[in-house]
Amino acid sequence: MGEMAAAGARRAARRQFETDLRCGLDGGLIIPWFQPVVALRTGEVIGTEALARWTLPDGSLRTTTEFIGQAEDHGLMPLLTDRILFAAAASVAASAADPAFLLHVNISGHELGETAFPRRVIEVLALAGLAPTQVCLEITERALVADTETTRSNLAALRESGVQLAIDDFGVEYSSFGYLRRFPVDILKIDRSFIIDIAQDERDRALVSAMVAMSRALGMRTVAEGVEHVDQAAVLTELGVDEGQGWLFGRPAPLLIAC
Ligand code: G
Ligand code: MN
Repeated sequence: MGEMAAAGARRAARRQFETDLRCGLDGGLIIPWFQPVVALRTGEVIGTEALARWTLPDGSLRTTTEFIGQAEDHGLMPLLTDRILFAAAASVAASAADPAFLLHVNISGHELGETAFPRRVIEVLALAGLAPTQVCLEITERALVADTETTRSNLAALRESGVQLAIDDFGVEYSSFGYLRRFPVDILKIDRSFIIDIAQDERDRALVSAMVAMSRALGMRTVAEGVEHVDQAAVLTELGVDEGQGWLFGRPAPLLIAC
């Protein structure tokens, strides 16, 4: 294919995807599902993570990983983030949730590099009627790579507004400590890979224990991801991990459980 034809095909693919995405969002086919976040010591539900889910006309669910990659390629993450953030925030605002109940929303690293990002987040939350202090934005380590002046000032502006920040899937990428040195965050979400064998594996226990010590020293809270069994939860509680999320406490579901 010639360069012009390729560019044309790309534009057409983007237009088609954008149409599908907008229709999905407007038609209620792309909505936030919610997974509870609990305090490990008490088992109390203290927050929820919004996970975008796309139901296709045949009833099957399109995985987030699949369509987020596509949305990023086509520069449509701002649209998706705005709409998911708005819908999720409006649900929490409409619930009888405690004022300390925290809504976690995943954002893309590219968005953090946009000058308008903090303003957009604050506007969307105002429209939804949810206080910024009830929101935590989750960013994967990989996504933070762009260490620009804009990224730094955006992170500062978001924190200033009361929005909390979390590093998602912590521990699997290569430069975790560098990020912690450069970017102040509130929460460390320990990747599921460290949790799977935690009840049997001494090394995993040592690593999680070290993450807890480091988080405490830096004034951060820890959340264990992918907790599926009671024995995992027991070990994590013993190691001092603050919060947990996973099938043991609740699978992602289209209904918000807020206490
Ligand atoms: O990248 P992030 O950690 O935000 O992704 C969370 C994903 O992990 C969701 O898509 C969710 O469905 C999945 N998930 C949540 N809890 C569990 C769990 O206990 N076990 C497994 N295998 N997957 C989980
Ligand atoms: Mn997440």
